[in-house]
Amino acid sequence: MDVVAIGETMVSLTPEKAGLMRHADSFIPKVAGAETNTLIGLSRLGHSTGWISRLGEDELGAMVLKEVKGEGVDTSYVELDASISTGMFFKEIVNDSDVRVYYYRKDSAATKMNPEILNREYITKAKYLFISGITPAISSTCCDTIFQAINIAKDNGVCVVFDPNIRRKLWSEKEAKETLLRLIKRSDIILPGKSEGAFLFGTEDSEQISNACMQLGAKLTVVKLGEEGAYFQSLEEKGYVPGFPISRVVDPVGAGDGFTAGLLSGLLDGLSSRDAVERACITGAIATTVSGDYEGLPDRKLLKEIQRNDKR
Ligand code: CKP
Ligand code: MG
Repeated sequence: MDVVAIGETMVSLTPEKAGLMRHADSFIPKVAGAETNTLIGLSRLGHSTGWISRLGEDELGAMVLKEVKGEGVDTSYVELDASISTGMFFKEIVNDSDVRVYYYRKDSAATKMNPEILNREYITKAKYLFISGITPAISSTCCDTIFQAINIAKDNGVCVVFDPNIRRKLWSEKEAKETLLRLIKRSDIILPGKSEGAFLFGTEDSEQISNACMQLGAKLTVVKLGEEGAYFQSLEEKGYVPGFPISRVVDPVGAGDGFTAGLLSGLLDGLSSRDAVERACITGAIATTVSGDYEGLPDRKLLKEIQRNDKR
């Protein structure tokens, strides 16, 4: 397996028309979760991916499983639980620049994950283990599972990739800060956004955020700067990569996961850090041009076409 990830995926419901959700009369269901968004992006680019998780044995769980499997992600280590529900959330698009998320995921099937779900071999045979800061926030047993998975990965030379993905609705600031910093110290590649850098290190300066991550032991840090692109720092090189221009953002949720997919795809293809970040800027931007968190992610053919017309 090229990339294995652990985390919760839910069904999201978005009102068909923009505006306050109280006026909605129809909702569009989609499948969404940071880890599967990333794995699907990778899978579309031809990489082999595996997802570790739990779902309710219910209709929403069936929908998630059908979709994720259909995108080519291995789901051998997704447990089904007939006694608990699959998580869900609403995505309210008030207008282009105001998108709000409301979770209904407390005590969902995924929150009951514990380290027993981890198959050592499944993780040690992967090239990358992808973790987001959402999973440790959903329950203490999920948090234990993440640290245990990282221990297995690190003991066996599997590269640990970490996106802090701070979700303030899921835990207190104190708990989030402590745990996310511990996770950064255990990871090889760190992918913070500017506001996450500000939360964790008290600065919005990309170079300072990156330096802080490198001092904590990272081998590569990429600070995501939205439409401005990204700043990256590896042990060998550093620099800015300009953002990939798009005409209109339809749905910004999922941009970070699309970015991770492009970055890991580039690294798996043996590209330099800079070139991999360039690919990440494309996949992150393209994810926002379509409604849904991963639907816009490109396959190889589309990526090549986009790169051919890339005027950066
Ligand atoms: O940071 P991003 O906008 O790329 O992440 C979006 C995902 O997992 C979304 O699909 C949602 O299900 C979630 O983050 C979450 O739990 O918030
Ligand atoms: Mg994110």
